[in-house]
Amino acid sequence: MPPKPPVTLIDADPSQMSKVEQLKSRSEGLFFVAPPGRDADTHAFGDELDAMTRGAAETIGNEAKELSKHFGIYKQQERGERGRKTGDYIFMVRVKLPAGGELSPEQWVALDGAADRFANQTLRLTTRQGIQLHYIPGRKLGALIRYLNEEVPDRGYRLTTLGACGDLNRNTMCSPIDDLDPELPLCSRELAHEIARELAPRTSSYFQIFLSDDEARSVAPMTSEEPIYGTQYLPRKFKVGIAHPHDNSIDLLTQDVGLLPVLNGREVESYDLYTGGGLGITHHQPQTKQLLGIYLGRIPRAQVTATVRSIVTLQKEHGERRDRRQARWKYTLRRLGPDRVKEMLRSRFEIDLEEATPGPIPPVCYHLGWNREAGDGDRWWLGLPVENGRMRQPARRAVREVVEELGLGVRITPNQDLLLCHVPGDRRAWVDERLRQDGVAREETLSTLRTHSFACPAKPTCGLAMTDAENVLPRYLAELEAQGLGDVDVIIRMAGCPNGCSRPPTAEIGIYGYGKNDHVIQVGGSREGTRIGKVLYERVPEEQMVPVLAGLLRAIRDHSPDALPPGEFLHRTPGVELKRLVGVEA
Ligand code: SRM
Ligand code: SF4
Repeated sequence: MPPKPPVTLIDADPSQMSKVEQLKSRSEGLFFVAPPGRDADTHAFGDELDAMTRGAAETIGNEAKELSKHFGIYKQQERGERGRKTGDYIFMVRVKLPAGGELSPEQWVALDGAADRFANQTLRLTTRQGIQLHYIPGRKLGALIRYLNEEVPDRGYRLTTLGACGDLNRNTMCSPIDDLDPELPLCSRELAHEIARELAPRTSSYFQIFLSDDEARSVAPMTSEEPIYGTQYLPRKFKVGIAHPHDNSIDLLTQDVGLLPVLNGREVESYDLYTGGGLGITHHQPQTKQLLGIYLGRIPRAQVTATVRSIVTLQKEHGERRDRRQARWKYTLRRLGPDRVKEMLRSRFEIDLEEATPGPIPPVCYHLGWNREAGDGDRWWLGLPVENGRMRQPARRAVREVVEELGLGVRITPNQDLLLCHVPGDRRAWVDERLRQDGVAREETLSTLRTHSFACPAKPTCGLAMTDAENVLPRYLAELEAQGLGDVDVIIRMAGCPNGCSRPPTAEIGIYGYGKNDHVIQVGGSREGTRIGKVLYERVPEEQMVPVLAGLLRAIRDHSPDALPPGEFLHRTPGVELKRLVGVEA
């Protein structure tokens, strides 16, 4: 069947679009929950929040749920035996950290406190350098949002959850060592902040709903205007990331817009522009695709924010709005054609997009251990490996004490790890000792395999999870280590479904859930994130996972020629031959 013509803002009205589109358009800037076709049921979003806070309602309705994502809030239900949603209604709240996952000491301490006061005593560092709080009961939700916005001191930018999820620009990523690299300190973080500010939602609904006082006085002037997004926001989420010429931990080519600084001597005057990456697919829907960004050309630094805004505008106007599975920019770009997009950027938006040969893409770096910072002072950053990004006690306590004692800023890496920044050289020994007292994991205490592996949250909180990920990966790794395979230097990323939140398709070994008990194994991504792996096994049952992984690791260790990165070996070896080496047909 030929593909259906797209339904876009240009040629259709909301009644022809998906229910989510209609909800957004009828919400008047996310103030109202107005179910399509049921005008009499229209009510303020705030009424649902109030009812839940009073205990009059167990949770919010499914229509309010769609809007609440734009406030960084996810309605969830705990999933029990075999993944059934049987537990209590809970919420996940995602904090938006605009650029390079950076937090002031006060912000880190406040979030640490929030984990105990409102959530399940954990902080979950994310693959987009954000932080999630899990297991928040409905009655505490409003208080948590107020706490984050109001009680944490403002250091240039406020802690907020607004825009951390929903159909708008998500966390703008940036290499966490961008300005710290002694060989090449840059200032792309400032650019990331600029992009994040430019694309932040403007509606005051969040402030009116969550932050107004008892007399309904609000901290923000009332507006439902969205000059960039318009009444319906984007058709889907939008992601921007800036790499560093030495570090592609942000996985440049998986972003809707990926930017790589181009050096002129030590100055950055322009950026290489990649666009249209995205990893989520749906099983058995071949029209959904894992796609890498396409190189469009080179843009001057002064026009980076304008370029991102222009691409957002094109996606707003031309993006599909009936079928959310076809609504990401990666599909819009390919439907319009890169040449037409280039032409529109140049002629309509007056972007000086230059044809160029792109600079080399650096490897995905891991940021671990002690490293000297750029600059004259004796300052250091320490990278701590955090298993699957889950910070829990007693590590949380030790990190908090170190951060408070030395007034340290922290950063979250795209590999879900944590950097303690600006440590004075003469306090390093004290930091080591304090972390040791609470048994905080360090790079040197973990196997290479473990420091390079991570997983998404999946069950029991993620409503889309098919299988476990964060819950089972540590056990798989322990079994592989017990078989003497801990030294194999390979990147493994696991996800509980094909949405790919932990970016398995670009990993050397990527795993994602299929059905209730099976897993797809995709292998052969490159260290630079420039290749989507090939599917080696379509369905590996849970009980075969360790044998398959062990077989792959042994094949890499025993059969890969020296100096060939594992992803390269897995890519070059034909699937039949690889399966023979693994010894599992599946
Ligand atoms: Fe994601 C949805 C977790 C990064 C692709 N993602 C979800 C939700 C919110 C589930 C839901 O919609 O109900 C997950 C929350 C579960 C929970 O209980 O916490 C979730 N995604 C995560 C995080 C926490 C994974 C992690 O291990 O850290 C990451 C949060 C990032 C942040 O701070 O903003 C996270 N998600 C990603 C990435 C990687 C990235 O952005 O670099 C991807 C792949 C890149 C991409 O967007 O293509 C990703 N998440 C998705 C998708 C598939 C989107 C698609 O185009 O098909 C969904 C489902 C959806 O949007 O419908 C999704
Ligand atoms: Fe949930 Fe799937 Fe994302 Fe994992 S990859 S967090 S299971 S949506």
